[in-house]
Amino acid sequence: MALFTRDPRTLEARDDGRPRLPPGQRLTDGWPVLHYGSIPKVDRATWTFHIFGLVEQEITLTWDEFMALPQSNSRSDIHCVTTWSKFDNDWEGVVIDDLLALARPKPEAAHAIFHSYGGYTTNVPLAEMHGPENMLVHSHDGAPLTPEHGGPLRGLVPSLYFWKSAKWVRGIELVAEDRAGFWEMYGYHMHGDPWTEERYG
Ligand SMILES: Nc1nc2c(c(=O)[nH]1)N[C@H]1C(S)=C(S)[C@@H](COP(=O)(O)O)O[C@H]1N2
Ligand SMILES: [Mo]
Repeated sequence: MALFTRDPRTLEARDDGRPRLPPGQRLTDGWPVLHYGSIPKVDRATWTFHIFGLVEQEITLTWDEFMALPQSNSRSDIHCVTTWSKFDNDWEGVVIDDLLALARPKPEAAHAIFHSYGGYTTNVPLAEMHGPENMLVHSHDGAPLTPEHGGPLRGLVPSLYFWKSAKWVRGIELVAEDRAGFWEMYGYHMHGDPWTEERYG
């Protein structure tokens, strides 16, 4: 893959003054494929998505029901803990806040666990899933997500390292106490902020 360490984009700053390229990262224009194990077979005809745990209303959606929800677009950067970053990704899908509005988290809900087909899990503080950039996405740069990149649907939490963006997502569980997901159990950080290099716990 092509690495452009002197690309002028790497010198840009964000609105909050932090550098656009987090410390220890290098910019790539490719899109590496990274996951543990094999790509699960996910059939849209039998696909379901669940929101469960500490919610007033458990939600189960079929693929058609999910696609009938209001769709949104966002643009954000990817930062992988293995040090590659990819800028300006255009995503389409459903904003997580819009789904949470249907499920209505209970007051004691503080963390989300993303569950994927194939068994992968990852944990994200509920407070950091608010905002229109946090989504469940089915398209990238105008094309449906390929299976290798998490199609038909993946999570997207761009303020955290990319392992927090679960591929082949099948549900979100809301819990009161933080619980390690797959990589977190193997020593990755429970939080995963790229700007403070929360790589390993
Ligand atoms: N289901 C699942 N999601 C996953 C992973 C995985 O192993 N399984 N790996 C994570 C990691 S470590 C990274 S860096 C990104 C990679 O996404 P990409 O292959 O689309 O670049 O997916 C994340 N989501
Ligand atoms: Mo990763």
